[in-house]
Amino acid sequence: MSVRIGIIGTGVMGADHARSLGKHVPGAILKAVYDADATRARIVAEETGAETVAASPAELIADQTIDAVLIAAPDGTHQELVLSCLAARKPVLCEKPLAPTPGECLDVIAAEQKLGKRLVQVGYMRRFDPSYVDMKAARRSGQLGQALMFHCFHRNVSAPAWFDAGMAVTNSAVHEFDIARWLLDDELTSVETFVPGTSQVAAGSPVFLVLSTAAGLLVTIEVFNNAGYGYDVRGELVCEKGTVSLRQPASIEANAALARTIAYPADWRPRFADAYRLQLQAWVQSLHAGTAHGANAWDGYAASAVAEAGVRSLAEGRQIRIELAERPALYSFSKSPNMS
Ligand code: ISE
Repeated sequence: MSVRIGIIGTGVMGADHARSLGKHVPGAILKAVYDADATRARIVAEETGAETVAASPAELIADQTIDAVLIAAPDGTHQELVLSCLAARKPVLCEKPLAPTPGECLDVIAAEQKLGKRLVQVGYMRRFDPSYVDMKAARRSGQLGQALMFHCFHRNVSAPAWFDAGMAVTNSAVHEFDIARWLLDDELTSVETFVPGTSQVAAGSPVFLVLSTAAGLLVTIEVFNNAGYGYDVRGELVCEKGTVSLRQPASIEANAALARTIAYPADWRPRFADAYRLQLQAWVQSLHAGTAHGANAWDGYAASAVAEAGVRSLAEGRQIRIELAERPALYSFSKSPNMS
């Protein structure tokens, strides 16, 4: 029996997930889609063979023929939609962030705790990226000694028109917050932001962040949303006895005009294609098995709490301590590779 999925939001990521479900994910069928732009929803439904274009998110969530929901609608709608899925007791994979503020994430945690069961997965897909998975395995092998620092670079070609200055932190660096917590098995406890060359942060300006973890490790992140040259995500883990770096997936390199070149993708979809596919496959497998996988609501909350502190640091120009609520037992640390 296939799991019947409904997708809310058929913009860039929702449409990508819809295509991927049909092509790469055995055991699932795309049953319905919804988008505030009905024409866009219809085009995706026609392309992917989804049977229904729902008239509203509420209709899609309530539909008895839909077993699980994938949310790829705008960030500000996530919390309400996830709460509706929980009220209907339907498993949900929600694109990052779980919600823009940590307070909203705590409401999701409270609702899930009432059910006593994890139904929410947050789409922090880098946890499924083979290069990060190998980096974590290298750290856990112990052969490099203790981890000391994790350096990250996150560059986009250009910031979208709807970006504001804080989104370098809340929309982009939030990926590094999640992956650093996951990679290091540790919580982030403080953040300080720096903006080179000016004290005025504009949308797309480079932002440099220095964070520390509960165990005293350092995490540095450069985010540059207007880097121009290509989509470029790098990471290096520095340990006592050596380092591990991410490698860009590339199927070819070209030789011409006295140069050897590897092309950069224009955005994150090609760079993280494997991660998105593996995340969807793992989600569908977990739906069949009735277990939970990937980033949970606590992880979503923690990343949003770090992001909120990062935005405060940008505004106040100083280091901000990150105070988390108490972690409920439902979200206890586990040692399996893609869970926190
Ligand atoms: C975007 O929303 C993403 O999630 C991408 O992975 C990230 O690179 C980009 O900066 C974000 O705007």
